[in-house]
Amino acid sequence: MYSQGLIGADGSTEETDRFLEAFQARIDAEEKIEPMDPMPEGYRRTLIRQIGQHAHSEVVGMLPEGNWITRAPSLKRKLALLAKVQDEGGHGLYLYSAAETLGITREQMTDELHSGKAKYSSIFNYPTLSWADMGAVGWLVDGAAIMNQIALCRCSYGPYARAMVRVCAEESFHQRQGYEIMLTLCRGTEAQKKMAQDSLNRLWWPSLMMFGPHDGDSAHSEQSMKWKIKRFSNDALREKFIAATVPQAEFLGLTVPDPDLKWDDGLNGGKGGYAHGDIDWDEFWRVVKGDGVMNRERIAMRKAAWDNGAWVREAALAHAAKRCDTLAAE
Ligand code: FAQ
Repeated sequence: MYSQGLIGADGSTEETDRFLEAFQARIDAEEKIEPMDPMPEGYRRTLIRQIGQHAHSEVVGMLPEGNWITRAPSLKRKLALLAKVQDEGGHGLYLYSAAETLGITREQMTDELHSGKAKYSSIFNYPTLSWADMGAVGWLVDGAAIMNQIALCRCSYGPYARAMVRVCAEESFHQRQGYEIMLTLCRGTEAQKKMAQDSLNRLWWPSLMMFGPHDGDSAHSEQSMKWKIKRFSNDALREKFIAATVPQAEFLGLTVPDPDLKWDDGLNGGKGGYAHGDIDWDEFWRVVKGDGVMNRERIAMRKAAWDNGAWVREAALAHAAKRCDTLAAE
């Protein structure tokens, strides 16, 4: 069924070149590529890698907030947080399903996560230390996720683009509930405002890292943009996020922890937007390669959840098999 995916993997026959040109023409004409369409092997692999890692990020991303559900300060906060964490699990499911249309199974993707072969977003390897982190995660982490995912709604691969439309609607609610927690804390006592500032101090830089390495160091961006999987470069999305978020921090009365952050109106030959300090790329790569504060714990938790859920999967499959037998007998 997926043999069409092998076209283009074996060098440059004339036929292959013609196929690649025709495929690129479809992309350039903004046609959506669907699961049964012929596609270059590299396109299929890139999508499996990105969608799989995106799905893992949603699912691992449930852990830092799931951790706070029992400690939410009120019933209303608990309900909203519970709903948000469930939404993230749902996003993981849409995304695993989208990746499965490309010929990989959920089990294979899960193995890759557990073995460390597949990555997930660096942000989830930072701890959530206070209730204010629930505000900052919604505001900054969901905010950064939306900035990236709005563009993915126009991804050339149909199933991924369509999944993103619903995900973005839900992420917007998450971003607002996070910002509203921050607003409440910032209008509260001195201690609450301090807690909000501390959270911003810890999560600002890791949120900027979510967009990936600088464009010059991004191994996949050029080809992914040519294939319209990515519509904007990592740096372009990061700049948009900073421009949208700094005024929100100002409204809260919080200080963005970057002494080099300066508005540049572009009138004196500058590029316009916010000039900002350097990201600590050593820290980024350390965390991406598995040596962040929470990497080991996050993967251990995911493995335990997978192992403890084995009986549910077995029961569901047994039920499905029995149902098929019954239908076949009727
Ligand atoms: N963390 O060449 P590039 C969320 C890796 S969803 C870890 O630039 P690419 C919802 C990259 O994979 C957040 N690894 O790669 C939520 C590649 O490694 P590889 C997730 C990173 O793919 C909110 C290598 O570095 N969103 O938060 C990171 O063109 C709240 C070279 O990088 C998505 O996944 C990183 N930050 O661009 C849930 C969106 N950055 O694969 C719960 C979809 C880069 O060669 C609570 N993904 N790497 O081994 C994308 O848009 C892209 O994959 C990028 C990276 C932009 C993340």
